[in-house]
Amino acid sequence: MTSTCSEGVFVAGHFCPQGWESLQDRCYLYVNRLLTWSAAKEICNGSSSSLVETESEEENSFVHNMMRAHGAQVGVWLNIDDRTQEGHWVSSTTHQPLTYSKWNDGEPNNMDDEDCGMMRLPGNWNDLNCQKGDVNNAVCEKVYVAHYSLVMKLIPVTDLLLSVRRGHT
Ligand SMILES: [Ca+2]
Ligand SMILES: [Ca+2]
Ligand SMILES: [Ca+2]
Repeated sequence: MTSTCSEGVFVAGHFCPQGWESLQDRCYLYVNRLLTWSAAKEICNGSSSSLVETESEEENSFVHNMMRAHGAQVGVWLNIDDRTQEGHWVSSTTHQPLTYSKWNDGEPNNMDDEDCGMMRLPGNWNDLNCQKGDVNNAVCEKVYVAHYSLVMKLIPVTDLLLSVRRGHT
């Protein structure tokens, strides 16, 4: 009968929380509810994340694909606004000007004082009203936190002794 000894190995992984999808070092959650921009922002902030801000063509396509995969009937809110200065679009978190944008033709048009950005079903952007009337789904975004899993494995003691003799532990 072979004796066994357990050995633990820490495995680092870029894992997003359950239900979140990953792109590079980010995790994204699709919130399939009809929300105003302000309500969507609060929901994301409540799960230690922000409304999604698509900062590259790749990230914009990724979020657009999420919308399609979830069968979206409406667009998703983006973490961008021009509330402070009309026509001056910034990240709602950093207040820095956008370095990437994908406005639909003729947008942003500030119709009826629209100050919050969203992604339309075709994947390009529109400005809509932040608080009254206009509702969309949300995508929340956060930097993934590295999770470490302790993986235990059983190895025969004879193998362990051999590896100790060879100078490995
Ligand atoms: Ca982003
Ligand atoms: Ca505006
Ligand atoms: Ca508009």
